[in-house]
This record gives sequence, C-alpha cells and structure tokens, in this order.
Amino acid sequence: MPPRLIAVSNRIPTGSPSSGGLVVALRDALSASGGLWIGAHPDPGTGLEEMEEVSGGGCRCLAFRLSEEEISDYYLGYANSVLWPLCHRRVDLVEMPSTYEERYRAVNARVAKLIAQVARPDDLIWVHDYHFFPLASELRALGLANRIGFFLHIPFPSLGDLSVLSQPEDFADWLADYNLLGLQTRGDVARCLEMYRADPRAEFMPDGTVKMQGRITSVRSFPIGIDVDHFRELAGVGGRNPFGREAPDGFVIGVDRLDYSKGIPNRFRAFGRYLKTRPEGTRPCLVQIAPPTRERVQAYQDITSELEEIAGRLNGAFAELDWTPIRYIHRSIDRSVLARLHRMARACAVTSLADGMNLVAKEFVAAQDPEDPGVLILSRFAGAAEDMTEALLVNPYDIEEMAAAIHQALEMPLDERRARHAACMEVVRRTDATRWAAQFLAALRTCMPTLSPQVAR
Ligand code: GDG
Repeated sequence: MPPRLIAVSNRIPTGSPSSGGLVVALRDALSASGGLWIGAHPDPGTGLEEMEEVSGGGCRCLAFRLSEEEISDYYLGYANSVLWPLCHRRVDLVEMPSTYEERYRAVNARVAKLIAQVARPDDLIWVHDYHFFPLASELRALGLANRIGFFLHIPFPSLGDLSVLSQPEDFADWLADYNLLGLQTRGDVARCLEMYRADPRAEFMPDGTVKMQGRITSVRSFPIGIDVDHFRELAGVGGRNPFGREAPDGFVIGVDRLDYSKGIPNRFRAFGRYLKTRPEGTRPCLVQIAPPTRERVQAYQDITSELEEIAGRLNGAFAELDWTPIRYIHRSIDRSVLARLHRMARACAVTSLADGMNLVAKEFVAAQDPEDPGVLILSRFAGAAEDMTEALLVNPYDIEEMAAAIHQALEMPLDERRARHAACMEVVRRTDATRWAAQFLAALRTCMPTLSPQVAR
C-alpha cells in the first residue's frame, strides 16, 4: 500500500459524473492509498472549528466551512483580487485592503490546524493552488514533518510583479516550507528560480534543489492534462446535434470561464476583423461558451460588460436575418454537450493573455476525429503552448495576426490539419491527468524529507 495521500484544494469534488481530469486523477490516487481530500464546503457556514464528511466525490472528502467574511476577504479578496491578478500579470487590478491579507493568513492557519487533527506522520500532503501558499509554513509551525508538495495551477509570478505584495519576502518563505514545488511549465520554473536567485537567503544545491534557511525544496514542472479517453468518448457518442437542425457550417469554438486572463475581448475583435475580410459567400460563426465566475469582483463585472458590448456591436454590424456571426452563451453548459461542440468545430480559439496550462486546448484536440480534425489556434501565453508547438500559435495582443490565423485555420488543407493534430495529440496523451498525478506523487515520495519542522519560527 502506498503512503496515505491527503489532497488539499479550494474545491472538493461534487460527485458530478462529468468531472474534469484533475478530479479523476486525484480521486484515483486517493482511493489507491485510502486517502482524504480536504477543501472548502460549497456553502458558507459558521462551524469553523471542525471539518465535515462530504459524500458523493468518489473518495473520502472532508470539508471546512468559510464564513461570509472569509469568502469576501480570503477567497474573493486576497486569493482572487491579489494573487490571481498578480500571477496573471495584471498588477493594475490588484486590490489591497489590509483585511484581505490578514484573513488569508488566518484561514491558512485555521485550515492547517484542521489538517493537523487528521494527518498521520507518514501521510503525503499535496496542496493545490494559490489559495494555500502559506499552508506548509503553518503546518510546520504545528510540528508536522510530513512530506508536503504544492502544485500551482496558474502562472508563477514574475519577480518584478511580486513587489506588489506587502511583504514579498514572505512569498519565497512560504514556498520554502514545501518539499516539492510543482509548476505547470519550464517557463514557470525559470521564473521561480529567478525569484530565489534574487533572494540572499536562498542557496542552489548541486542536485538542483533550493535551500533556504535549512529547508530544501525541489522545483519542477509537471504539465497538467486531461482524462483523454473519457473526453474522446464524450465527444464521439452519437446523440442529439446540440444545434438542433441548424448547425453552423465550419464554426470556431471558444470555451472559457469568463475571466480577464483568457483574452476573450481580443478574440472577438480578431473574429470581427476576420468577418470584414472573409472569403466572399462565407458565413463564419464563433460559438463562445463563457460561464460566469467570481461575479462579485469588479474586474469580472467589467470584463462581462466589455464582452457584451463587443458581441452586440459585431452582431449588429454583420448579422443577417438568417445568420448570427457570434453566438455567445454566458452560462455553463453540460460537459458532454461541450465535448460534442468541440468535435463539430472547425477550429478552437484559445487566446489567453496569461494561463497556467489551459485544458480547453487539450480537450479540443482530444475531441477531434483524427481523419478530419479541426485546428487549434493557441496563444503563446498559455502554458499549453510550451509543448503544443504544432498548434497555430498566436500573439493574443495582435488582432491582425489572430484574424489571419482564423483564416488559415478555416482554409487549412486536410493533410496539414492531420499532421498538426497528430503532433498535438501526442502531447495531450503524453501529459494526461493520470500520468501528471503519478509523476508528481513519485517525485514527492522521493523528495528530501523535512528533518526538523521549525516550530514557532
Ligand atoms: C486553472 C488554470 C489550468 C469551461 N466552461 C464550461 C466548462 N469548462 C471547463 C473546461 C475545462 C475547465 O472548465 C477550464 O479549465 P482551464 O484549464 O481552461 O482553465 P481554468 O479554469 O482557469 O483552470 C489553467 C487549470 O487550472 C488546471 O491546472 O490549466 O491554466 O487557470 O475543463 O472544459 N465545463 C462545463 N461547462 C462549461 O460551460 N461542463
């Protein structure tokens, strides 16, 4: 039996049969070790001193409650209005009331105490994402010497941008308490090492690890992926045409949480540019699925209005009575419908201005018919572009280049489509979610252990 795994993430699995790859991969790893998944309960609450068993996730899940104030200051506040824009190169959007940071530190300290109540000495602890940067420091302060790994799903911030934090040196300190720091790409690893190089407390060891005040951290990239076969199955099953009888002929698809990091306004502008210059007689269509997210944060309200304005303007200018060029759906749709849409699309536009990986790019590739595949247009700023070099790579700030890429994708000869798809599919398979989890856990198991957690540092 492998050592027991404790996974910690903001969300815990809900038991939905259409879960993404991360949930499937982690759930499998957890059930193989009789492990636990710990995360925030979907509903706010006041019973803050203990965790509750939550059923339906396919593995043992324990949830802690966040109070309304914690949701505002910790989740929407420090996590999503400081750390998220910081990591996505939008320091102009950072909001800094002091309660955000206080509450972020306090929630991490509280969650550490709850974990310490259930953790055994040889459990592996795998912490996910920017909601929990200080968690290992808090666990060490409670005396836990377990191997603790961290995986950052979003881009590692650049050294210059870190200065926006009130105490930037704490950030490196938080990370130093993890035995393994997993990042999405080699570019993220380079940015992380740049941070350590600028820190006089850090030393670089001959085996590539970083030592900071007695603590040794291994920094490596583990590009995340999807559950390829499951997504292919969803995409391939017959069933209803999601458009009813009127499927647009050769459409471009976009699928993103409505987030400013995803570059959706520029994608719409590029599609508008393409509409102006499109081959005569064609009636191209962009199908954009963009479910709302973090709606209480002002920056998300602003991007929603901007998008509605552009979509309205372009449809007003170009639509005919029997043709709507932009079909924009601001709701979440069923995962199996999503997979069918990917399969039917001629192209997919992923135009992120910054993105840890971008799983939509991998889902689109997985959903294609290899004999007659669609074309992936992929931002150079998405982590996925580091390995998927045979996609049509674009600069999401260059509207003309993106319009030209849409044209190229829709006109691409079959041979070239097949060759590009085969190369991208090889990457999608090589980095699938199960391997991602297995490789991270293998690295965590063999990391240098923490000998003396620095109690009350
Ligand atoms: C973060 C990082 C990193 C979207 N709309 C619907 C829907 N989706 C699904 C997609 C995809 C997932 O949501 C989005 O994943 P992404 O990777 O594209 O982006 P983030 O949510 O920002 O995820 C990212 C990821 O973590 C994993 O490490 O790749 O860089 O930002 O699976 O299909 N699913 C359904 N209905 C929708 O309307 N069912």
